[in-house]
Amino acid sequence: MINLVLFGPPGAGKGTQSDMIKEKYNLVHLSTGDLLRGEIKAGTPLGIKAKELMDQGQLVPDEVVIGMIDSKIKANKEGNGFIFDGFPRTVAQAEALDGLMSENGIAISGMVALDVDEEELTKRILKRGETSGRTDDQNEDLIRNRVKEYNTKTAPVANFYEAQGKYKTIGGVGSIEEIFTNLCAAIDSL
Ligand code: B4P
Repeated sequence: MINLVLFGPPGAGKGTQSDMIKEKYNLVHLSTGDLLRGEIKAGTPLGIKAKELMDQGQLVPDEVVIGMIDSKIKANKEGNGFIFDGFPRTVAQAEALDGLMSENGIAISGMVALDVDEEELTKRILKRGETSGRTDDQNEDLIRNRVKEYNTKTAPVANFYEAQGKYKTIGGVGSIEEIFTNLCAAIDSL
């Protein structure tokens, strides 16, 4: 079983690489961004509240995303493992994830981070915004706010896994295939 946390700032390529990783290792892909966009599309009360925050480039409250992940772990714990994409995004979420995993008799194998500089991130997200229809992808100030949220609230999550000896980082700039090869090598050595 492999339980991978794929880490990196907004636009680092987490979603792109997760799609390829889940196929190769036959993992359940859990993206909190996708789950939240599903709630928005369905017009649920949770989705309406989350949209307000996401449209300002802010994180949604920890208890909301932790609650969404909890039931997915329970439902899929007998499989080959999970790829967590965009979660955990705060140290409180990382602590909660460790708790949820151990309640189900499983554990995080490791975190692999994609390293990409801010100018490249902004460029990629603005480009995606031309076609994605995502309101949070279309404004440069808002994208910079997302990166700021990442630097203050999310970056410390790397230290959480490093302290457990479960952290690796790889370059996230280059071709998608090249990054995928390096990512697989990092996963295989977890
Ligand atoms: P996410 O959906 O996680 O949004 P993201 O960080 O922009 O996605 P990602 O990083 O996966 O994009 P990708 O690199 O694949 O979150 C959206 C919002 O939801 C957050 O701002 C927050 O408000 C909320 N949220 C989600 N999870 C939360 C949590 N746990 N706690 C609190 N709030 C939460 O793609 C970027 C672009 O780059 C794509 O267009 C792709 O084609 C391109 N690309 C990928 N690899 C490339 C490469 N090698 N070269 C060039 N371009 C590349």
